[in-house]
Amino acid sequence: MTDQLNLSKTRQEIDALCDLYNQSPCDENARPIYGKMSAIAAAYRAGQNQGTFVSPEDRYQQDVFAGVIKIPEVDALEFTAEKLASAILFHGALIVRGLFDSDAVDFLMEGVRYAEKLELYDDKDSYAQLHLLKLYQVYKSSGLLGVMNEYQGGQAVMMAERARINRRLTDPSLVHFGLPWHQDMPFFGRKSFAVNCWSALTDCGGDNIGLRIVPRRLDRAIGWDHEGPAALDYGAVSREEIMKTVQQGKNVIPVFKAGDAILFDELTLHGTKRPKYDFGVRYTASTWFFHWSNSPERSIPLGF
Ligand SMILES: O=C(O)CCC(=O)C(=O)O
Ligand SMILES: [Fe+2]
Repeated sequence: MTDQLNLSKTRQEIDALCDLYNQSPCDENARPIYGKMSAIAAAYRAGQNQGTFVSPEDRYQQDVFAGVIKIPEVDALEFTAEKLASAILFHGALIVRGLFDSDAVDFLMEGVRYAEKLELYDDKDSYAQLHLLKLYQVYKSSGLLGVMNEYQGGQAVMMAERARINRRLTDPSLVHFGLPWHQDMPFFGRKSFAVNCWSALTDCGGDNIGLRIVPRRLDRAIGWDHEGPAALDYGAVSREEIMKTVQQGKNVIPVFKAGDAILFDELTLHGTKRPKYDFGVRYTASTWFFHWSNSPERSIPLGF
């Protein structure tokens, strides 16, 4: 048995190091924090504080939103794991209004502007990892991390590769805009009750670029009968079958204010909505959370 990690001390150290990182957000100050977050995830995998995974499906059987036809919504103050479970398991998603307050949105956008000035983003306008530590802090202070732990029924982890801030610009020259209809399960390789917290950092939906989503519980990955994880090219699944489900499911395009979030799992069908007019810019944050025992192979789980 390896030495036990002092989990509460490590969590305190992470928060102290985040204060330092906020004063000087450079790689040198970020690296030790990632090291500690990885160590927390590794400690659980090594058997420390283990508990078996009991799926949300087995723990939450009541639909507190029975009768709601589209996507259930709550205000941030009413956001609980029980509501999240009802909404995801029976309706495909939950909208949380005002999950992040304006200070939190400014805190994230400040980092975005800084990165833009230094041209740090990559060619796909995805700020992968660059803002992960800012996201962690906003997720913690908003109460999201506590809800994630409770929904998962044990310690949750963030998948480092899928914790990011995205910028999307409309571009009339693009035939394919944004991401087509998809479920994320094929990329993770199996059903894992992962939750994506997708949040708007600028107003979106309506006339601006949006997120379209089928408000329905799906219990399998449509058109995906392969073994193991899919490449992230969004092309491997049967478009025909997906379109059939989209049409049956009466998809919706919610309107979001900056700070609103939508949470859904890897079986929910969703994609980017091209706006009616080809103008606009949309900033969003999105992060996938897993129970520590369910994070995909070959991914980097970060504990907290
Ligand atoms: O932001 C979008 O338009 C799509 C995002 C998405 O597919 C995801 O976060 O899993
Ligand atoms: Fe997705």
